[in-house]
Amino acid sequence: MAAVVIDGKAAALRVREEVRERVLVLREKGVIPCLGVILAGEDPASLSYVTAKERALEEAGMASRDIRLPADTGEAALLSHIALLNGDPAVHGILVQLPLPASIREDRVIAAIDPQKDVDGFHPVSVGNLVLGKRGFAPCTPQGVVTLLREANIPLAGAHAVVVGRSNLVGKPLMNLLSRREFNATVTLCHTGTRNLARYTQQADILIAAAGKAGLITADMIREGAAVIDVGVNRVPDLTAKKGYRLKGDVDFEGVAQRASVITPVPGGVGPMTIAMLLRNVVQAAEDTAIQH
Ligand code: L34
Repeated sequence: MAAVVIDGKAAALRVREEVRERVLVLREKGVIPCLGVILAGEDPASLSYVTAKERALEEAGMASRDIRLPADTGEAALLSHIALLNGDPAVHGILVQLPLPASIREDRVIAAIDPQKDVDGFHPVSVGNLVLGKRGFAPCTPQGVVTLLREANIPLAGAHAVVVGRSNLVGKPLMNLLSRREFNATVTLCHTGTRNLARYTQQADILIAAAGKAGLITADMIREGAAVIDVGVNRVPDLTAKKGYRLKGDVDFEGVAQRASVITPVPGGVGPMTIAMLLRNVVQAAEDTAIQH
C-alpha cells in the first residue's frame, strides 16, 4: 500500500489566503503589518529562506524591514538593530534568521527581542508561555506540523506521537504543542542519546522526524499505517542537479511511503508551512497592537 502524500504547498497557500484577508481588515484601519527581518552572513540556505519569507509577506499585503549584515558583524551591532526594531511602533514582528555567525551568541540576541514582537517564538518568555499553556507566539515549524496534521485529518487526541530530534526550533516546542490539551497527543521525544531508536519509532501512530539527518528514518523503523511528517531539509551534494545539491528529508521517502498511511514530501511539505505560520504570527502581532491602541 502506498501512502497519501500531503501537499504542504497547497495547505500553505490556504493559510496565506486567510492571512491576506486579515491583513485587508488591518489595512482598512490604516495598519500595515510589518516584519523586521535580520540576516547576518551569507549562508545560502538562510538567504533563500529569508527571500521566500519576504516575498510571501509582500504577497499577503504585509511589509518587511530588511536588514542584511555582513558575516563579521559584532554582537553589539546586531543588538542595536534589534533595539531599534523593538522601539519602532511600525514594526510588529522581529525575525533574526538562524543560524547566526559563530562569533554571535544566539541566546543573547534572542533574549533581546521584545516578546510581543517575537513572531518566531524563540524568546525564553515565549518558550515559557508555550510550556505553561499561556498565550504567546509558538515557533513556526511546530505550528506548521500540527496544522498539516489537522488538514490531513490525522487524529491527534490519544495518539502516540514520536518526535525524533530535540532542537529548540522544532523538537522541544513540538513536544510541548502536541501534549497540550487542545491536541491531546501522547508524546515521546527521541534524540541522539536514544538507545535503539527504532524501538520507539515503531510505536508511533504519528512519527515526526526533525533530526537534521538525511534518510535517518527507514521503512523498517515505522509501523504499518503510521502518519509520517518529515521536517528535515538537508542539502545533499548532487553533481547531476542544477544547483549542485538535492534536498533530502530525514525520511527515506521511497521506502517509508510503502508502509505509511500518509507522508509529507521534502520539498513541498513542512517547509512552506513554516513560512505560512510566520505570516500568521505577524498578522497576529499586528492585530494585538491594533487592539491595544
Ligand atoms: N529565526 N531561523 C529562524 N526562524 C525560522 O523559522 C527558521 N527556519 C529554519 C532555519 N532557521 C530559522 C526556517 O525558516 C528552517 N526554516 C525553513 C523555512 C522554509 C523552508 C525550509 C526551512 C522551505 O520553504 N523549504 C522548501 C524548500 C526550499 C529550498 O528549495 O531550499 C520546502 O519545500 O521544503
